[in-house]
Amino acid sequence: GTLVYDPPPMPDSLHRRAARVLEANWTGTSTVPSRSLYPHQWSWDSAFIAIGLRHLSPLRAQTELETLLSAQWADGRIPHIVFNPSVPLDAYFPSPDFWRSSTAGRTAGAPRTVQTSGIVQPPVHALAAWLVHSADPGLSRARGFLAGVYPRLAAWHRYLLHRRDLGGGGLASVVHPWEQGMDNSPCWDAPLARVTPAPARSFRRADLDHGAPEDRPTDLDYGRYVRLATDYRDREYADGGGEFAVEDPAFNALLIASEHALARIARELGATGTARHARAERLTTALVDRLWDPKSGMFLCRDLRDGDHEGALIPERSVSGLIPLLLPGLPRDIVTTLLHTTRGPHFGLGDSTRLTPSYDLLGEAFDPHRYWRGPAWFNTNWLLESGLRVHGEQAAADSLRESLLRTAADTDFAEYLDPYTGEACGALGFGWTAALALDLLH
Ligand code: 9WN
Repeated sequence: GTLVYDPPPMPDSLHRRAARVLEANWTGTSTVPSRSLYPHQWSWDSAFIAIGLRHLSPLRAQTELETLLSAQWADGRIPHIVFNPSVPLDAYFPSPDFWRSSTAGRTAGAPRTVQTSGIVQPPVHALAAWLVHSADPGLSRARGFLAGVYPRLAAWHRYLLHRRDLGGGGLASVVHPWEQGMDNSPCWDAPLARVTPAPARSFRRADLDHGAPEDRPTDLDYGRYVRLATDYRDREYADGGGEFAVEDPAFNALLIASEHALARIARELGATGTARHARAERLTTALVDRLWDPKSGMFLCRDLRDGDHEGALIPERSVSGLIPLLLPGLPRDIVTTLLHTTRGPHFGLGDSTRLTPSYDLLGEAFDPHRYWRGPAWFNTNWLLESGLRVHGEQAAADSLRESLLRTAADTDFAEYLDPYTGEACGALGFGWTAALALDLLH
């Protein structure tokens, strides 16, 4: 027979496997979270993906963010989805014909050439832009990367801090669970209960073509998501009058971290950045004043549509309320308490769980498989890992890093996993899981 060189199989490195996922999800101008479940560009996914991609190709990482920012609306909002026109309409719901950005979004300044959604996602972008720049400052300067993205990022933050300060206390609000990014978190159960669901027959869920129904949000959840999004669209995406308005700790902590990053970008571009750092500090004070709950030992969400005009704190413990750990300027006693809560029975880090769950292990609504009602996610754990480092908890950060890398490898870069058993849930080959694993390898 023919002589074939048949080398023994080499154990594939995690680095190479992660790089392959990002390669497979790359469309030429951006990266999809998942070819099956999420075949378009998502806003906060792209930011996390760029953070990992910078280690493989700083140019691709810059392009990822530039593509997203080129779909920004004139009012400053960065849409949560930028649609790929070559993907069939029925591949993902809600599709462009639902959002109708180019018509319903005209007043708010939606772009003419691309179709987008009309809601936003957490502002991780300035942070990502700064990290991407730092990976290859020479290339970044040669391409004028920061000079190009800075005005857009500044307009984005301006939109959030002005149009979205619905509570009047200085924080940004989200007007849809999809905006905060943890779609079916038990935090939204009470505010969503007030929303009349759209009839189930008025839409078709494409997510169930790919995802297990018991791991995804329910039809009732979807009815309410659709109602809120339809109402927002029908108001032509004008901010202020919606039925759902929540101040969320992770969303605002990311805004603060990004405002600090924007200050660094301003300095790199020759300005001082001082005003931005000061603003970030004021926002940190507002975050503590409005969302810190000493009784629970963590940050909670504020439901602006509950009770008087100030709203009320939602008594549910979500991983969102731990993410402010990311902020270096947090008061020391709050840091100490947050660390305690993260390791305690509600989240079990370093004890009963492999990775921090998305929701309270002792909460009534806890479900280890259902999406944001218990499973562990890589982006939130990556944020906690850097929070631990910021506050000098090197040993805890090292062991969280180890678990993140191990679970990324064992689950084939799953979207989320059972926090106790490590069983993979949702899509495999998920974009930010691969990207953030790559980041932790550097
Ligand atoms: C709705 C893309 C996105 C993530 C979100 C996650 C999920 C979408 C969905 O997927 O949301 O935006 O269809 O369920 O909850 O955080 O950005 O990965």
